[in-house]
Amino acid sequence: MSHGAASPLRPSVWLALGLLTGCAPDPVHLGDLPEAAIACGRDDAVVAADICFEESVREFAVSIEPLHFVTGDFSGDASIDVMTVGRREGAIGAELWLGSDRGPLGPPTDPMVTGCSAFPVPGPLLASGRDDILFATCAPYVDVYPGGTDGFGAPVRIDLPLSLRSTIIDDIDSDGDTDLVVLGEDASAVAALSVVLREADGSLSTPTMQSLVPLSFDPVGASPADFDGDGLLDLAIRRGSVAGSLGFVRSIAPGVFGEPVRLTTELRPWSLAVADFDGDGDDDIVYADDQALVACVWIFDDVVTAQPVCRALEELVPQHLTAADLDGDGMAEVVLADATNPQLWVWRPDLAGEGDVLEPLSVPAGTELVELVDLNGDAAFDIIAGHFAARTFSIRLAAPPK
Ligand SMILES: [Ca+2]
Ligand SMILES: [Ca+2]
Ligand SMILES: [Ca+2]
Ligand SMILES: [Ca+2]
Repeated sequence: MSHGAASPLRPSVWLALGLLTGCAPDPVHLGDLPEAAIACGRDDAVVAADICFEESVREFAVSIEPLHFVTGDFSGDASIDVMTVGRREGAIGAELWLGSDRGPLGPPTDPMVTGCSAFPVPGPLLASGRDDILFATCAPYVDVYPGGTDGFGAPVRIDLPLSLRSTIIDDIDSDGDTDLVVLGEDASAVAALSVVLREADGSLSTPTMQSLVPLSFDPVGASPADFDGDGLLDLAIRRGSVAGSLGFVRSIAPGVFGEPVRLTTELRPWSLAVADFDGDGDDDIVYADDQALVACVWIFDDVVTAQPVCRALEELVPQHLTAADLDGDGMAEVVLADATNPQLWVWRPDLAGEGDVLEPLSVPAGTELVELVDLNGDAAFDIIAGHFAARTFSIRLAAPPK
């Protein structure tokens, strides 16, 4: 993904915004640092677990009561936009911060999207070349608002054969087209999966329905990953508020899942991410318990390893975590967020006996949600952190891997 390629288009975007709002967006949020890439060893770099970040953090005030944020290229200019989602006057509302080559840019606009849940899912479901935003409703359908250069279009409704718990937009059958997977429940409140595949002619297939029994816990969350390296996306499933409620289902054919498997753990998988931690090309699972204050990595091989690698987090209360290969060595690192502490923590799990690293990185306030995404197109994962109690979010750019 090259964001730099969009630079020649940006003046026209500014012009379009100026026509709509009567003035160009205020660029004050971009900071006054030099345009040169952040580099380790520079005076204005900070380091956590050998990853170098820009010293300055840009913080953005949110006018709604924020509960969530998502990132994606909703406007189609190849820069990553940020959407905060939360409560506005008793309903679910959002604010959209258009992206630039230095991250999100204020002032935000109201993208006029809403749903029953404050946790929409971004992704290119409607095959327009832009990211769309999918909101769950309180009925057995989802509303997908198409991304566009002039804001979101009218929602496209997709009927589903189940009540929704969690939705995924990803290429589940590895044919190059983005599909929809829904974890929900049937009329008997039994957990079930439904898959809607995008066909070669651009149409969406009739939703499938398959029960998730037999399973000894009741999952509400699903995360896509390829645990067995066959190119078909499998799912990590969990119920974060209940101890031991962690498992996975493998894809056994395009759009078809096998029987769910429970992973043996005493912990509650309050937060979870998937990434490749041992560099074998297959995705693995990291999860953290916000009460036991323990984080674990579960390595997938041809068969799942018998036990995860865990570490105590001491004073860190893991409200949320995410993972990506920050230093480009093929093995993912973890970033953990604490809602009560203005610090993130970068964790390099010790899988090879070389020593475990967990080092802090300051942020403006306690963090409820953290995401790693390349905001300025330099192939380095930058950090975006939601400080929902403080009604802000912040970004910190990272240096490209050496
Ligand atoms: Ca597909
Ligand atoms: Ca797979
Ligand atoms: Ca792996
Ligand atoms: Ca790495």
